[in-house]
This record gives sequence, structure tokens and C-alpha cells, in this order.
Amino acid sequence: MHKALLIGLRLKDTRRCDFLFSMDELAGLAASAGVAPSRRLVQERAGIDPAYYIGRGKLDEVTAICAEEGAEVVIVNDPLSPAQARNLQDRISRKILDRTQLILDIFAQRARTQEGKLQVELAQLTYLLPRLTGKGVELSRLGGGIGTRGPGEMKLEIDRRRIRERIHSLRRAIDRVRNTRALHRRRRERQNIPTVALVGYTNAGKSTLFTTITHARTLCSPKLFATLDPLCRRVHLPGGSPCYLSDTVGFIRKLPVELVAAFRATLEEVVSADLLVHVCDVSSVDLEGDLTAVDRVLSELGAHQKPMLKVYNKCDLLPSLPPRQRSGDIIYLSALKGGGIDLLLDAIQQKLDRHSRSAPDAARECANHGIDCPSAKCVQ
Ligand SMILES: Nc1nc2c(ncn2[C@@H]2O[C@H](COP(=O)(O)OP(=O)(O)OP(=O)(O)O)[C@@H](O)[C@H]2O)c(=O)[nH]1
Ligand SMILES: [Mg+2]
Repeated sequence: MHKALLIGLRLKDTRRCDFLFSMDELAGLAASAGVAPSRRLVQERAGIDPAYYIGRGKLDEVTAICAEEGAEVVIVNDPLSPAQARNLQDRISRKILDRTQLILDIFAQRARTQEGKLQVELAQLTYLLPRLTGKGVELSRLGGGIGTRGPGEMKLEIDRRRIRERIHSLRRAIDRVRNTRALHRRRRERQNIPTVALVGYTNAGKSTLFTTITHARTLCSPKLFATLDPLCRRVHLPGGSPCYLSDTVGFIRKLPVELVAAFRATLEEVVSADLLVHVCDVSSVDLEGDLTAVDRVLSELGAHQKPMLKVYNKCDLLPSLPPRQRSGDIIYLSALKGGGIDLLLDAIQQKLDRHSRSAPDAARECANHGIDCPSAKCVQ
């Protein structure tokens, strides 16, 4: 296992608790990617250094700690510009990864469906291209499978050309998969069955809830971003009518824009859904921050005004909050231990009855977002 030094910059206007939370999360991401986080190096500054991210005075300290700890990788808590990544690499002579690349690496390890794999590779290559340097920088990845080394200018030019060609062919392949999905969408439009998407922060318990409701076998894991490919199952509601329930990729603070494209299948689930069920972890150390991060992503996707229920999950971890309660659009439950699932299904039924959309309405909404409905992955 690679050892990694984590570097974080706390800017003057960031609250201390928010900063510490994001560093803990970075350590969680590193562990999920299969890297062992060793020490953390934190600097407080008024702003990010445009050339090196951290202050130049810190660079020697970083090199010394890496040598001391035997750290081969340095992970930075924010996205780096291509110039910052290059300069850090030159000065520190270690593999430099930023938050975005780390998440992309996790995605690359997790993607299972053909479309998921294509999307992640496309996101990785698009991120990598402007970061290729002419100085023989090592570009091998942690597990993403790109594994490109650039020993010299000539090789790099070839790599660049090859990468551009590959990006082009990935886009074509993704278009083909999308066409197949359009066929499935038409089939579902004819069925006129409403869809409900489980959304929420990574690790909130969406897949556990999905499994409890549908009895489908899905991966539930304390690792971050356990789910990458959305899954959809048909469920019977208490009133007897069916709906489609889908499990989606978790969101995270500082979700990099490059990843929104890789989230496309999730995006389609969310935008085409009739109802969103926002699952959160009541035992999270920063529940408010989690909720805000999810709301932010939903509004970036243009889905913040959809009908929504909130599930306060993991109530079994808080003795003061007995599972199985409902307060308006909030349902308190424990997806793992059970209790409260019936309340949720009742609430879903009521919401769908109140906000039912016709299939042509749903299709129009999807078309407005330029997306296909997600029914390709639906198994009945
Ligand atoms: N105690 C407790 N743990 C839970 C509950 N629901 C989920 N968990 C645990 O929380 C962890 C994450 O659960 P998942 O269902 O994989 O979470 P997720 O939201 O699908 O996560 P991603 O797919 O990574 O976004 C697992 O270790 C679950 O066992 C619950 O109600 N109570
Ligand atoms: Mg999951």
C-alpha cells in the first residue's frame, strides 16, 4: 500500500471545524482509494499560492516529511491547477494527487457497467490532458489504469495525440450507449410508472435503504463512493401501485465539476425522477454541512425544486432519536436495523399521488435538460 502525506490549506474565511472535517474526509477518500494516509500537513494562509498551492517556505518541510515517513504520494485537499501540480511535482519529486484525481481514482476502481467505465475514463483523460508536462513527470495512476509515463518530449507528444484520439472514441462510444437508453426510455414512457431516486451524501446509507426496500443485492460499505453505477428496481407501494426506485452515486463537498459529467447516469436518474428521497446520516459530525452540500449539487443539476422527502437515517446510533417517526416530509428510520420503512413507503405513495406527472411531462422535462431517462438499467 502506498503511503501518502495529506496537505491542506485553511483559508482565513474557512471555519476551523469545516476545515478539519474536510481533512478527515480526505483521509477517508485516500483510504477508500487504497492509499494509507500517514501524516497531515496544514497551513493557514490568506489565499492559495498561485504557483505552489502552499507557501514556498513550506515546500522543504513537505519534502523532509515525505522522506521521514516514506510517503510516495502527496495528496492535496483542493483541486490543483495544471501549473500548481507541475510545480509541486518538480519541487517535491513525489506523485502529486489532488482531491479531484483521488475521487476519479476511486470511481475508476468502482465502475462496473460499461457506461460507468467509459464515463470515468473520459473524465480522467480530460483532467489529465492539460496536466501532461514536458519534463518527464511520472503520470502513472493509483489504480485508475491509465498508467502513462512521460519520459520525454517526444513520448509526451505521442501520448497527447493518443489521449485526444481516445477521448474522441470514448465520446462516440458513450453516445452509442445513450442511444440504447433512449430505446428503454420509450418503453418506460409507455408504462407510465413513476420513478423515485434515493439521493444523498456518500455513506449516508442509500444502498442499505435500497436493499432493505427492494431485497436487491447491492454493495453497502463504509467506504466512500461504494455505489457508482445507479441501480433501479420496481417496487410495490402500500396502495398497490408500482414505482421504480433507484439507488445513485453519493455526493460530496467540493464535488469537482469534471465529475458531474462522470455522474451523468446518476444525473439522469435524478433529473428524470418524479420524487427525490434525500437520505442523510443523523450521526454525521456535520449533518448541516452534509445537507447543504447535497442541496448545492441538486441545484447545480437543476433538480432542487422537485418534490422531496427527507430520510434521517441511522437513528439507531442516536439513543435520543427512536427510529420510526414521521414529521411532515421528514422520516426518521434505521435502514440497517429496520423500523420506519413502512412510514417511508406510505409517504412516497402520498407524495406521488399528489405530484403525479404524466409520462409526456416527464419526457419533456428530461428533454429540457438534454438527457435520456435512465431506464436502461431497470430490471423488472
Ligand atoms: N448503524 C447504522 N449503520 C447504517 C445504517 N444504514 C447504513 N449504515 C452503514 O453505513 C455504511 C454506508 O452504507 P451504504 O448503504 O453503503 O451508504 P451509501 O449512501 O450507499 O454510500 P455510497 O454508495 O458510498 O454513496 C455501511 O457501513 C452501512 O452498514 C443504519 O441505519 N444504521
Ligand atoms: Mg451506495
